[in-house]
Amino acid sequence: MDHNKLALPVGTTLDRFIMRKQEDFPYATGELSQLLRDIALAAKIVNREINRSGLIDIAGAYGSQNVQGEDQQKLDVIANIRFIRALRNGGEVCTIISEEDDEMIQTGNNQGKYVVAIDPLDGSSNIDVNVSIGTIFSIYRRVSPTGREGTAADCLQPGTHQVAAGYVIYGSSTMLVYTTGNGVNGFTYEHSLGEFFLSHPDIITPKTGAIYSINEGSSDSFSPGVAAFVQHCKDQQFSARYIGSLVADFHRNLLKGGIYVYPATAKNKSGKLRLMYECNPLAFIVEQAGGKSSNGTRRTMEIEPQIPHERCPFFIGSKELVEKAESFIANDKEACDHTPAPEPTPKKAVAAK
Ligand code: AHM
Ligand code: MG
Repeated sequence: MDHNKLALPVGTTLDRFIMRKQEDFPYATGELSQLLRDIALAAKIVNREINRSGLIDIAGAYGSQNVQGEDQQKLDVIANIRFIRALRNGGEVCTIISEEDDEMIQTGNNQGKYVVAIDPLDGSSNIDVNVSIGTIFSIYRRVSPTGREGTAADCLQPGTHQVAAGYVIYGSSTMLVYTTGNGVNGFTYEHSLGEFFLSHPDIITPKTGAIYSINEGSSDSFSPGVAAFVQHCKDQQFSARYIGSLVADFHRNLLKGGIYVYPATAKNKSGKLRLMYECNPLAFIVEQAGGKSSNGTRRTMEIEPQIPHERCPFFIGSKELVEKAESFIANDKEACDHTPAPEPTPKKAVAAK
């Protein structure tokens, strides 16, 4: 009997799960497995820091700003340091893109086969009010030869090239959810044992749902298509649920069914969320769970990234709801395309002015 092919039971430790999954691939070198374990270790450390943040003076603004000009919280900085240190020490990663760093980070591991894009602590405005926050990560195989530093081409690959992606939610319990392209599995952290245990095997997201998550404070600047979709959600008497922490909003909708939307707005003309370390990893997970992710007109994972901190509009969740949103946007576009051009002002009228 091939034990590796059997589904692993709830309660399997993350380490054991990763090891057993690796055995399904006879030529696997174990480097990706080690990299996933490095991320899990850093997540445990960050989890500890988050749990202590109300007790010691590490919550609150740090006084500096990150590349997008947003206030950095102390825990952002700490989480960034922890994850980068774990990835550097692990040795499998040559280059990192982090939300908190303007430039690509070279780890010095030029033999490393992998590139990581990471948001070390997302939802940072929620840190000091005890609301769920998260880490989001994406792993690519480098395309340039090993033996030298990773390049922009290694870092700027479309989401379809991801070899693994995941997130950690630091909430009422701490969970790590990840995919290597063969389904999605969720692990819950047991504090006293210091281990993640398989709690949500083979996550499948509902085909549809009755939750919509969008910051309606910006509704004045939604495009007509987005506004019509939001009205549709209301007409259907969907529940509005918006935490303002992407990981938490996404995780709830993944399990219960629903849609998360961050569209283009007057303030964020290309949307707010970043393609490489917020949208693509969650897109990979949602697709593996049977859901869908789009920028409104195009599959998120097919967007060719141009810059590390690129932003894009984001529609993610249950397949039917994302398709519904896309259809409202397409109708809006069609209406614009067919709107007759304004009549030219008669020359006489111009002359009369
Ligand atoms: P951050 O990376 O600075 O934490 O910003 C990303 C967060 C997401 O977690 C969340 O979904 C979104 O920003 C909320 O934005 P807004 O407050 O504009 O609704
Ligand atoms: Mg973020």
